[in-house]
Amino acid sequence: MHATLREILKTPEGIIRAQKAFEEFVTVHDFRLPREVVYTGCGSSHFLAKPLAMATTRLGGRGFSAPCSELLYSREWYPIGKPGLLVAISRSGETTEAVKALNALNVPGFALTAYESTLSKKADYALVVPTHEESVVMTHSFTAFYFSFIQLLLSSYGRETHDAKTVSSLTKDVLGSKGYIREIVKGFDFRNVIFLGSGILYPVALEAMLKMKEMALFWSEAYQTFEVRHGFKSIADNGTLVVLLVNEPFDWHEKLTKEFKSQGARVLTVGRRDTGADYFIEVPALDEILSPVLHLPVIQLLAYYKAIERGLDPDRPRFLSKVVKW
Ligand code: F1P
Repeated sequence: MHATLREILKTPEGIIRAQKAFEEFVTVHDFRLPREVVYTGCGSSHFLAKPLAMATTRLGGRGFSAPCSELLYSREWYPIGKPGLLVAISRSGETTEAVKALNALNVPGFALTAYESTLSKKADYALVVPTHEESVVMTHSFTAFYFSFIQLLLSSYGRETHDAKTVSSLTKDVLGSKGYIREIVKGFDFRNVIFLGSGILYPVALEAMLKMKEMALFWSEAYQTFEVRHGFKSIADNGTLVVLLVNEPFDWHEKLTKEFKSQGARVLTVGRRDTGADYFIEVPALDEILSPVLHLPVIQLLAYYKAIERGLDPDRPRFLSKVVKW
C-alpha cells in the first residue's frame, strides 16, 4: 500500500493523537491564546493557517493568515494590526520560510508542528502533534493539527472542547466512502477539476486543489463557491468534475449544480444533503468549525485515486521535496 494512502487512512488515529498532544500542552503550560492571532505557514500549512484564522474570528477573536513569504517580504500590504501571538505552522518544523517568519512580527511565537524541530525550539510555545508522515504530501497531519489547535482555541476562549473519540469515529465513517471515490475516478476520466467551498470550506477547496496538483500532477482550481459563476465557470464542460464542498446546502447550491450540469460538467457534492449532483458523499453533522476534518479525507482520497488512475506514484510527486529550504 502507498504511504500516502496509509496516512490518509490514519486520520481517525491522528485525531486521537491530536487530543493527547493538546491535553499534554495544557497540562504543562499555563497558557491562553490571545484574541488577536496571526497564522502563517507554507503550502498545505498555509492552507491550514487560513481556517484557523477564520475559526479564531468566528469564536470571537480576530484571526489573520498569510503565507510565510508574504509576512517576511510584503507584510506592509496586509492588515496585520498588533497581534498578541504569531502561530507558525510547519509539519517538518524545518521549512526555511516558516522558521524565519516566526520572528517577523516581534510578538510571541507559537509553533504548530509534528516534530521537536528548529521551529519548535525557536518558538516561545510549541504544540507538537506527532503525526509523522513518510509521504511528501501532507494528509492526516493536516486534520490532526487542525483539531488540536481548535481544541486549544475553544479552551482558551472558555468554550467547551470536542469529544475526540466522537470526531475520530466520524472521520472513520467518512473514510468508508473510499470505494465509491475510486469508482467515481474510474468511471469518469475528467480532464480538469474545480473545487468549491464557502467560509471555512474555502481553504479546504484550496487544499484540495493543491492535493490534486501534488499527488496527481493534475490541473485543478478552487473558488469561493458562488464566485465561480463570475467568469470562471466558462472552462467547465463535459470533461470537468466540479466538487461542491458544503455543510448545509440551500437552493443556490441546487441551482449551481444544475447550471454546471447544463454545461456538461459532472458535479460531486460532499455535504449533509445532495444538491441534485451526479455523485454524492454524505458528511455527518458536526460543529461547522470542525467540518474541514470531515471534508478533507474525501478530497485527499479523490486526489490519491486520480494519481493511481493516471499511473503515477503519489508517494513520489514530480519536482517536489518534503521540506522546502533555501
Ligand atoms: C510545507 C510544504 C508542504 C508541501 C510540500 C513542501 O511543509 O509546502 O505543504 O506538501 O511537500 O512543503 P511544512 O512546512 O509543513 O513541513
